[in-house]
Amino acid sequence: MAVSDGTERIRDPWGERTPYGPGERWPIRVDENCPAGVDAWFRSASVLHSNGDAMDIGVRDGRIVGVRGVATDRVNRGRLGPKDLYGWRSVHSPDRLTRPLVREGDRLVETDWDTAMGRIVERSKQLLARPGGWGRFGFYTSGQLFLEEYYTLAVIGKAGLGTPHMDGNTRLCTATAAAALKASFGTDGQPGSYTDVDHCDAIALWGHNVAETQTVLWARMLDRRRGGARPAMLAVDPRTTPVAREADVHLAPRPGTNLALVNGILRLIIHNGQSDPAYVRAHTIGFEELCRVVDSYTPARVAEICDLRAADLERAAELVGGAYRLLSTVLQGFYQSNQATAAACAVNNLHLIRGMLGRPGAGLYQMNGQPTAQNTRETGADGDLPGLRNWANATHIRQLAELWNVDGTTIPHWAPPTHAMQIFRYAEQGSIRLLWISATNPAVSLPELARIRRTLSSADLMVVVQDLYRTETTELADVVLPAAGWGEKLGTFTNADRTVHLSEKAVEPPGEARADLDIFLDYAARMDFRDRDGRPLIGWRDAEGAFEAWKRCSAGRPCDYTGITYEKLRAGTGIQWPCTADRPHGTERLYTEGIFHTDPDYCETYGQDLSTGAEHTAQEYRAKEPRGRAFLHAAHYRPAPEVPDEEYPFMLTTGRTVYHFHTRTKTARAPELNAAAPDVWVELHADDAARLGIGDGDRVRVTSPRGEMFAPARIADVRPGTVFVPFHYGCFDAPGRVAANELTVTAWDPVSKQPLFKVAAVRIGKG
Ligand SMILES: Nc1nc2c(c(=O)[nH]1)N[C@H]1C(S)=C(S)[C@@H](COP(=O)(O)OP(=O)(O)OC[C@H]3O[C@@H](n4cnc5c(=O)[nH]c(N)nc54)[C@H](O)[C@@H]3O)O[C@H]1N2
Ligand SMILES: Nc1nc2c(c(=O)[nH]1)N[C@H]1C(S)=C(S)[C@@H](COP(=O)(O)OP(=O)(O)OC[C@H]3O[C@@H](n4cnc5c(=O)[nH]c(N)nc54)[C@H](O)[C@@H]3O)O[C@H]1N2
Ligand SMILES: [Mo]
Repeated sequence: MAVSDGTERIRDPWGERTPYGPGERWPIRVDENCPAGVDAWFRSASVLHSNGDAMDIGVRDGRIVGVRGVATDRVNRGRLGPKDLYGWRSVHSPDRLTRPLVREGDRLVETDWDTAMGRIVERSKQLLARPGGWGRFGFYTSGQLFLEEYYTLAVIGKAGLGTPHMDGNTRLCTATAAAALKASFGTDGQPGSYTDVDHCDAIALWGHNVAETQTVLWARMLDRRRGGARPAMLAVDPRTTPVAREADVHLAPRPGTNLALVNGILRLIIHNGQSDPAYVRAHTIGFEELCRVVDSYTPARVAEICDLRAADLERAAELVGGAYRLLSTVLQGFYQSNQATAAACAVNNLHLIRGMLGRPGAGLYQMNGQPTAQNTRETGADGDLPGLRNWANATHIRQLAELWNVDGTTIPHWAPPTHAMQIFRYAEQGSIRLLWISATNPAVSLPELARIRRTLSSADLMVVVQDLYRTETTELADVVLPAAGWGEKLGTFTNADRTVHLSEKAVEPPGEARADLDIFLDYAARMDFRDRDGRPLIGWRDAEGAFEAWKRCSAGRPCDYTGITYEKLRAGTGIQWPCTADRPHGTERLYTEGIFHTDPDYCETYGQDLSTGAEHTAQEYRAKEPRGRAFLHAAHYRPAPEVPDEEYPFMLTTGRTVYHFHTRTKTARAPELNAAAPDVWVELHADDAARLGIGDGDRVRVTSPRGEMFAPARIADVRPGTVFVPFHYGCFDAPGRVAANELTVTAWDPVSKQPLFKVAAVRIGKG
């Protein structure tokens, strides 16, 4: 279905319904936005969310002129969302970076690649010449590069430099997904498949505004809701999002109280006799402790903590407790909120005690957000070890040392890898002296921006930024490297249901911009990293070579790619890992036999205390004798580190709108998307607005202990006492504009180390 005029999918982000019933195949609907004629199509997938919608890029005269969905692909069956239909226009924006820049005093000046790389290499060698020099390097990467790029970066960091200070912005995004999957099931990896939407009889969305953030997945859910035997729906969100409007039951808890809420639901399910004792006995550990912990979360107590009606909690428990095929998705309303990992694990508990895993319709998503976040985690570019290996397992370290032919002591594994918030702390304190930032814009997306700007501006710190455009972050850099982006380079990436897609190079990058892979390979060559036998550490020269090297690294691990080739990925649909010689078409669902990845020799972690984050030892873990059973982790609710008080009486929560992606470097350069949401706003409840004398559209001031911002008010269906601000709006297109993260707090979940973007105390008033 071609988008007929320029704004159709802006007005209706989900498009026409194609209803279907349980167990039927989701009908095909091909979305296209291709205003000009096309010479050639190139296969790819969306990079503006984690859904992995397959699409073709239309090219004419060497330029991208449109996109269309891929009808044969398992993920989207032809559909595309607004950001994908319009976002490609940003590729040929006239203000792309085309040459490297270096800092001369207070200015960034254009230069050539030799000069820019020369500066980085000179600093690197100086740092390495000193004892412990590896500790001076920090890498902060993304959930938006390709698998091949992350793997190359991971090898440079872990086997070339030997630094533990490497993380992705995935720490802000899906660190909790990874932590919760590891904690409950032994390793990362989503148990379910998107086809669970086709089979389920209930859908629970835990802090996930899927309608705005994965529009095609939402279209699939809506199509089931408009077909026969529609699945029931639960939404848990303090705002009345489109998801909440559609849902049969909407719980709008006080932000930061998710754990109490899910504990309350678990208690009701157990009391109502809706757990599956046979499954619990055969496949889990920890049920008695779980019962003990949740027992005090009576409906009345939960209603008090979360500020809900007890009857609504009971309806929610009936909905998820009575389902035969329950599909859950969890996202930022849990991950960026108080007690993130414990709350996400509580949803895992719900699926485990009800035996809702490993069969069609009984699916669980600890969702991803960014398009390639799964790959950051798999390849170890976020500090995890490549192949979902366990840093505390000596055998896993030995495997990597053999694979890379390096001394095992080079590979950092003596302590947990350094998480992003700590990397910035080291940079602030001056122990990190070279911080290399790729494909992320921390000067808008990290909490407490005044502190981030101060850190990045420090004279002792060399900041390298690799991006497509000038951003709030490049302006603080010492070296800026112009990168080739989506459509301009070849590589693979993996969506939230483990589906791997290939993204072809459709056009040449502008000017001297280079693929991130080539930049990392160039650095490795200039640094002359060698293996134990004096051969170059990195033996590949292109994307396919990197992919083949990665396949060897993934062999035998949960994310086994050994059965995938670029050629297979060109055949019409993505492929779900694990994909091996025995399973050449990939694997639709994990844990179909109820056997989990918790064996001590195989698991990715020996576990952590959910309340404090304290690491358990191998010995402690072995003593639990998991034998393939999953862990039921129970924890008590505790209030968020920052809660409203007299001075700051409101709770600020932040998030997204359907039209923009993150800090808008791409979507603000796509005219249709930019016009749909050109500037920031503040959502507040009508009662709060009336009390403060604020009318719709009035300018308001929002103040936290860390900063203040001004924006027009939008009277909205957010719960009383809570205000919501989209975090998309920095100052690159409007000097003086202040981003939401000026206000947010530097605090993180003790287990996943994910920052708490959803809970800060503020005061508001007319501005
Ligand atoms: N349009 C669009 N789509 C995107 C992106 C984008 O920027 N724009 N980004 C992609 C990425 S990287 C990600 S991570 C995902 C994020 O996707 P989502 O998680 O769906 O998006 P958010 O808006 O961050 O948060 C979801 C909801 O959490 C609610 N919330 C806030 N505090 C709480 C709380 O304490 N408890 C509960 N239960 N809910 C709370 C908010 O009201 C919000 O509606 O989206 C992906 N897709
Ligand atoms: N308050 C608040 N803050 C948040 C959140 C929230 O909900 N509330 N959400 C958090 C989450 S979930 C996320 S994922 C982060 C996102 O935060 P960021 O990662 O900072 O956001 P982006 O705007 O996506 O930045 C990506 C950058 O990479 C560039 N880029 C894109 N493709 C390529 C490429 O191929 N190569 C190179 N070299 N560069 C490329 C883009 O131009 C852009 O500048 O924000 C987090 N911050
Ligand atoms: Mo994210």
